[in-house]
Amino acid sequence: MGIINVTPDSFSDGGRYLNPEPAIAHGLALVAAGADLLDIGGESTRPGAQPVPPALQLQRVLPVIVGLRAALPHIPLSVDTTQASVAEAALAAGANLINDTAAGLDDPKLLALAARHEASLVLMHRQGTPATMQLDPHYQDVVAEVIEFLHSRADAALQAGVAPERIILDPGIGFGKTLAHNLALLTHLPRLIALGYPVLVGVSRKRLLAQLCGPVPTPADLDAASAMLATLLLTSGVHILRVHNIALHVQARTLAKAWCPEPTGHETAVGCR
Ligand code: HH2
Repeated sequence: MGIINVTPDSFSDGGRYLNPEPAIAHGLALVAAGADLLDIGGESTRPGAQPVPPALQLQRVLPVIVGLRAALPHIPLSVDTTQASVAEAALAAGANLINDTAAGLDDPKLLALAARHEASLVLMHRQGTPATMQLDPHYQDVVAEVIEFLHSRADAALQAGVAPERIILDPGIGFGKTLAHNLALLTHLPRLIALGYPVLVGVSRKRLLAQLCGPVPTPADLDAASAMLATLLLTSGVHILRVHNIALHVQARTLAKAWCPEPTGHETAVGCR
């Protein structure tokens, strides 16, 4: 999943793709480099970020979704939003998937909307809100709590009418988590995968990489570390990686496939456990 941040303030590329023209060109380049799907967002979720009103999110993402849908009729497009009104307009403009970092808890209408439109739905775990989530993340047992939360949100989506094959779960790396929490979740991913839904993970350019590998001049200097970790995640059975640098991650996927060629049973699976 290639990332298109149509924002002025995303942590790694804020401002680069704020206008439709560079954002659409970036989407085309990501697909040319091998992206299977694109995630378009108009609201940064970096620690400390404030909510962006739905009208402004739409002003940012809609022209990009319309342009990419016209240019790439066969590539699934995802909208990164917690707001049903944004998701609804994005789906009408050609998006296929809702990436909800609040797992349906910010806007109670979102799950029913996904069901009505037969959209795929990413349900992500997050503790707190982006404004405060990194101040004091706290868990008794982070792995058990995140799995229990995602299990219950998947049940809520099913009850709202979302088909099971349209649900994707995400542990929300960096969303209200310390380095120790993130590492525990990443090393125990098979327990989340065992719930039976495809699992999406986003580690690309995130702070845990700099915490592990040492400081770098810019977030893009973490692309190699992102791809190396991606190889490990794919061999653990992760199905979708949300990434900035597609070319390096295509190499990571090739290595993971060669290392671990057995499919896991999901259509999107590329790794083994
Ligand atoms: N991470 C970010 C944003 N959206 N969605 C899912 N499902 N999983 C993630 O891990 C995830 C996400 C943060 O990355 P980025 O979009 O590059 O930054 P920003 O939120 O500052 O725009």
